[in-house]
Amino acid sequence: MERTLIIIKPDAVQRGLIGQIITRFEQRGLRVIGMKLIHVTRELAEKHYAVHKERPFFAKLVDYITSSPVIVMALEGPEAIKAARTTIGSTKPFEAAAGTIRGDFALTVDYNLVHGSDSPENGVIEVANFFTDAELLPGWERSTDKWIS
Ligand code: IDP
Ligand code: MG
Repeated sequence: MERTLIIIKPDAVQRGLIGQIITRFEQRGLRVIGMKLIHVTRELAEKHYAVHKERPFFAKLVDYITSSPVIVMALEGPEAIKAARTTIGSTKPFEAAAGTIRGDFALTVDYNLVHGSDSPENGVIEVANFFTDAELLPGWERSTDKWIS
């Protein structure tokens, strides 16, 4: 069982795409174990994107993710990391396959709608950066689980 942090980024919230994006992950079979609307602080943004600190786009990325509210979700499932990332599509939306979130709703890397963790280790770390234990329900039983995994 893997855990991934999904962020429905400011552009997606502003464009009214929250519902359609959540639907993609629900339909895939991933189980929601935490979800909330937050305004990401600069401190949290810089921690979350620390790996990109030396990249030329870092300042713009922090401005973008802190520019207006986001939905953060913690999802669980077998192979949740790869499953979520294939549902999200390539980082550069103009290259993303049709049928993916970025391939269907986005054009440029500056506004690519969604974040998904890139490894099982980072999934655990990122979920813990955004959620307290009390905000997560990892164990809940979903009646459809036996038909999904
Ligand atoms: P990912 O979100 O698909 O995992 P990463 O390479 O981890 O992509 O980059 C993190 C985020 O940084 C991207 O989702 C995008 O918002 C932003 N980003 C990445 N590359 C560029 C770039 O070349 N220009 C501007 N923003 C970028
Ligand atoms: Mg990444």
